Amino acid sequence: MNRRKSLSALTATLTAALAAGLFGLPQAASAAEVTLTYAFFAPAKTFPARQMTHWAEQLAKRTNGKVDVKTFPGGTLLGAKEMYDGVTKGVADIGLGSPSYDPGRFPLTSGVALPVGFTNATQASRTLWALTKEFKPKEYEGFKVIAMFTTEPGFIQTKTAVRNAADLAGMKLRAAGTGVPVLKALGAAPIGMPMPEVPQSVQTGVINGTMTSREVLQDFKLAESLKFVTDYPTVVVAFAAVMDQKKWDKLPADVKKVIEELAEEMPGWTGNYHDNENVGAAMAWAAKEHKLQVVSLAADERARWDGKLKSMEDEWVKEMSGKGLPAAAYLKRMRELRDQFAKK
Ligand code: DTR
Repeated sequence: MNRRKSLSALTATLTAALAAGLFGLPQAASAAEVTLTYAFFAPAKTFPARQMTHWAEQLAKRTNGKVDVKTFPGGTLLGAKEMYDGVTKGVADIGLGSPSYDPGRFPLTSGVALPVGFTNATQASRTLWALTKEFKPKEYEGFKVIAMFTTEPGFIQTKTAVRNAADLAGMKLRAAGTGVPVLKALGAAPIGMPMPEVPQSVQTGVINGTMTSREVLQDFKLAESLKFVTDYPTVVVAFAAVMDQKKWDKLPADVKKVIEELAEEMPGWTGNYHDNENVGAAMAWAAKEHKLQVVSLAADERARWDGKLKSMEDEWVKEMSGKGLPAAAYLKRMRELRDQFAKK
């Protein structure tokens, strides 16, 4: 072969490879073997939705484009209340909902929202995931749980400052379902409602504030009307992304393997983003743009609040044991995992 010929052959090969690469890319994306729809009830910029996007990207990447995940944030496919039933009915292949919104349906998971003193979302998320793997709660029967995580412990965020029990007495405050007993014990008048309904309810005066993680001040623009955060960490809110079990069973083995690998990473990934970027940035923004004030509780007041929440664990164990659930063992293990994951 003369030199000229071999060069042109090489050029032809390169050109062909380049063309295949260029035109192959979009083809590869649309030629994915598996397409999954993934629904979430709150807007795309919120931290659970960021988890969804990250998960979708990672799944596509780690399967070399074999799986294409179409995400539907903002309740465009399923809202908070119909999330889990919607997955069973096949409206979405994957649904990210909050078991904390429906403690009656997810009784064992409601245990992570007891005031056990989680200090951040990473610790609570890891604990929740480990507990779920160990106890395999019946409440997820029919589902494959593909990701779990929590918020940081919630804080009381209000229109008027809450410095003591008298300020809180009878105040209409919103929480996720699992937060309702906490607010009740502290003397407020709690209302359970999904997060996306909060901004309007604050606007119309249905509620005077909310108890939840603090990034909502920015991500739902709540700092425009909620100017005070009481510096008293309460309880976390749990999230679980699920697939219908029958749909899961039909997935190719290599795809299942990547999804299971991602399930191990999601508590840490999401917790880290929420704890170390999301909440801090929101607090700084709210202070700068809306003069948010953080209200401290006096030490004796804090001790009284702790005292009011003390009996919640025992009451929960009693109630859940009555339903035949291994609540005492769950709580005991939760404390152990909490301490284990407290070490960074
Ligand atoms: N804190 C939970 C849930 C929550 C916190 N941040 C977000 C963002 C998007 C959806 C839900 C949440 C709550 O109180 O509802």
